[in-house]
This record gives sequence, C-alpha cells and structure tokens, in this order.
Amino acid sequence: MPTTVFDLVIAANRLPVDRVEHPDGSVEWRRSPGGLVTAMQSVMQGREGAWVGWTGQAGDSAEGPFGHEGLHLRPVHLTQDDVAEYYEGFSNDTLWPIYHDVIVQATFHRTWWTAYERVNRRFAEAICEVAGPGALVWVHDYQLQLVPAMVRELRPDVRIGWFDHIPFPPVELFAQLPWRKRIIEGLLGADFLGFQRVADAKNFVRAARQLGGWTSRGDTVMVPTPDGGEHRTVRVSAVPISVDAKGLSELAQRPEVRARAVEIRESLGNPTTLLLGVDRLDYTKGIRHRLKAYEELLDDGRVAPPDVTFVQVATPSRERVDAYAQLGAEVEGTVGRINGNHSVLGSPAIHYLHHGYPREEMAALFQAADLMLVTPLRDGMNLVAKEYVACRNDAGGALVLSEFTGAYHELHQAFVCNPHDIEGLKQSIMRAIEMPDPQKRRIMRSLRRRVMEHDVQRWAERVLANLTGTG
Ligand code: GDG
Repeated sequence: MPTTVFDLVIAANRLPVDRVEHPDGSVEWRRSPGGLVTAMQSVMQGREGAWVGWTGQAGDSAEGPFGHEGLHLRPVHLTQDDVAEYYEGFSNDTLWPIYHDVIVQATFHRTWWTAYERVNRRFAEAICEVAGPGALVWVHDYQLQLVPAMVRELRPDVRIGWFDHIPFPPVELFAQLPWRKRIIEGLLGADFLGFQRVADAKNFVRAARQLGGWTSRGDTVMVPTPDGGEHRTVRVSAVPISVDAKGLSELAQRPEVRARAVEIRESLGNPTTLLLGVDRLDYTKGIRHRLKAYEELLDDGRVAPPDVTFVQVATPSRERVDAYAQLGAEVEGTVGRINGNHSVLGSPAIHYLHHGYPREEMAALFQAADLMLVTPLRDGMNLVAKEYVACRNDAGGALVLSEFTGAYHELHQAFVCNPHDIEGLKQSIMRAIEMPDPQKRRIMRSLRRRVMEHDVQRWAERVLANLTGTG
C-alpha cells in the first residue's frame, strides 16, 4: 500500500503523544502537555500534517503509523541501545552540557556519536517517507542536528527548517566537540535555522565561519552546492519561542482553578509570601543556587515560616544520567537541612515536590504564588517564566528572573538576577517581597503585554514565514 504523504512534516525527538496502557492491555495515546503541540496545531490548521518522532518507549515493539486528533503520527523506533547512546548519551551527556556552558563536564564517546548518526538517519528516512513533493519539513532541537543535511541529500525538493530550543554555545565551547564540523554540515542542510536569542544565532554563524570556513553575510551563510554552481543560502535568525498565552490566561480564569489557588494558599497556612519554583530537575535550572539564597535569608532571619514559605516543584528528568542522579540527591539533602533547621511544627520552610502535576494544578500554583523564582544558570528560553506571567490575569505576583535565560531578553522588567551572585539573588528576592503592590502590578502588566502579544502561535507563524521565504 503506498504511504500517504503530507505537505507539512514536523520532526522532533518525541511524538506529541504519550502511551497509556490500561490494565486490560488496551493502549491509548494521550496528547502530551506542552506548548509545542498547541503551536503546531495552529500552523497545521488548513494543512495536512505529519509528525515524526519517538514514542518514548524503548524496545522491540515497532508501532506502525497512526492518526491522532487530525495528525498523522509516524513513530521512529529506538532500541534500548539507541536510547542509552543516542538519547541519554550523546544528546543529554555530550551535547546538553556543551550547549549549556559546561555547567557539568561533557562526556565524549565515539560509540555515542555513531548512534547519534544512526538514529538521525532513521529520522531523516522516516521524514522522506511521509513528505510530499515540495513539502515543508520542520525539524526540532539538538537531538536532530544531522537530519537537515540527510533529508536534503535524499529529497532536494523539500524546504527544511530547524529550530534550536536550547542555547547554541560560544565557538570556544562548541569547538570541544570532536564532531563539530559534521554537526555544522548537518545543520547547514537546512534552508532556515531558528534560534532563541540573537546571541545563539551569532554563535552559530561564528562557528560555521571559524570551524568550517563557510562564508556569511549578515544573517545568511553561503553553502557551496555539490555541482560547484551558485551558492545555496541558509538564513540564520533569532525567533524566540513562547507559550499559548491566551489559552493559559483562560485556564487560569476558570472558577475551579481560582478556587484551587485559594485552597493551595490555605493548605500552606495562608502565608504572607509564597515563593514558587517549577523546573525539570536539571542542573541548568539553578535550583541549588536558589535554595542557597533562600537558606541564607532564613539564616539571616530576613524570612521565616509560617509568614514565608517556598514550594519547589521539581519534575523528575533524565534520572539515568549520572549528573542528574547526583543533583537529585544533593537537592534532597539541602531541602532536608533547610527544613531541619528552619521549619516550625505544621509549617515547613520548604515544600519539595518531586513529581509532575496536571496543567490545571500548575495554573493554580502560579496564581497562588507571590513570587516566582526562575534562576537558571543557562536556559534556551524558560517557558515557566512566560507561563507564570500568562496565568497572572490579576496582574498580581512577581517574577525573579535570571539574566541567563532566553526569557530575560524579552522580560527584563522582571526582578532580574545573576544566580551565581548569591548576595544579589537574595537582594532581588527581598526587593520583590518588599516592593509595594501598585509598583509590582505595573511591572506585571508590562510583562503581560509582552507575553500576550508574542505568543506561541505568533512564534510558529514567524518560523514558517522564514521557512517559506516570506518572512
Ligand atoms: C527546553 C529548553 C526552552 C514542568 N513541570 C511540569 C510541567 N512542566 C512544563 C512547564 C514548561 C515545560 O514543562 C518546561 O519548559 P522550560 O522552558 O521551562 O524548560 P525545558 O524543559 O528545559 O525546555 C528551554 C524550551 O525547551 C522550549 O523551547 O524554553 O530553555 O531547555 O512548559 O510548565 N507541566 C505540567 N506539570 C508539571 O509538573 N503540566
């Protein structure tokens, strides 16, 4: 039977659905939470779209293509070895540290690189199978950097875009990668490369010039064609991602979400100030620095429960990678010490929640929190910062935001901090706690204007316009 083909193909490491297996053995696919799916839905409207990605399950069961909520899903099969070497290994233990300022040391294994190439090829082949003539192919993120060139080789008729969700490192760090030139070549197979910040786009162009000898003019890199004819041009620019601001704002206004926000505060003893952190448990997120600042404020007697309390949601992540397991143990130790030293009966100084929550609960937490602490050491964007702002229809609350996030470049009116500077971080937190409400509301209103206008739908349209050459 011939495969159906589509005029828009999205490729990401993960499919936008999660597999749920019921006790009776039946399998259901549920849409994964997250802005990317929403963004893609808005660009898929009026188009036939396919999504190529991994199901999240390693092993032998090769799932065939299936339809879900109007999307054609084409699973890419990964074995246990592929997951260990391509995903946990090369993507998360080699590239992730290099692309995040080497906060932890990167690990290099030639076998991981081989697996990365192998899996990227499998993605490229799957894309070409479902891409119609002249289709638009939109590839996502650092796990799939070789895919653009592989697709171009197989299918010169399609237009290829790639979006980098994480930072692109300065050339001095990128140069550590033994496979640096191959990665640049892989990316330059695209027609358009999108990054979160102008600095990321510049870092890429510099790497292409210095490490590969490609020439560039402004935001364009010139790539020689195999036949030695005219150069092909690759456009490289910053297109910062955002959130489904309207959807979140509506969610936060629902009576049951608002009631839950009140209930959360009550269950915490109605503190004067509720601090909140929401992160994947990742060393890039600055959770340790945040805890240190909070612990010192408690030590100094500047904050204390039950007046002030801190809820930290840390969603489990990449637990089989050593650096993540270590971070988890360290954070648990610190939380234990803080609570041992500073809690009072019935009022812990910190509530540490090591699990995920439904989005309604997240929206309620955002509404309940007086202070949102977003303190990454390096973060491509940080959607949590924008989600918090989108959920504050009441213009209440305050955002403490690290200058090392992509979000900072749009939300610099927030209470900005350098998380490495613990003294400065403490001051930002105290400033946000002590600032009179009317002033804080003015700040929140201006943050909201930015997030509501520059939402994820607008981001997706901008990427597509660049990809089709109309932007
Ligand atoms: C990468 C880049 C970039 C978290 N816990 C729960 C939950 N979440 C949701 C958040 C947010 C998302 O997960 C996390 O997004 P971030 O942007 O904060 O960070 P990464 O996962 O590192 O994402 C990052 C992003 O890609 C997009 O380009 O911004 O820089 O590293 O949406 O709300 N959602 C629910 N329950 C949880 O417990 N429902």
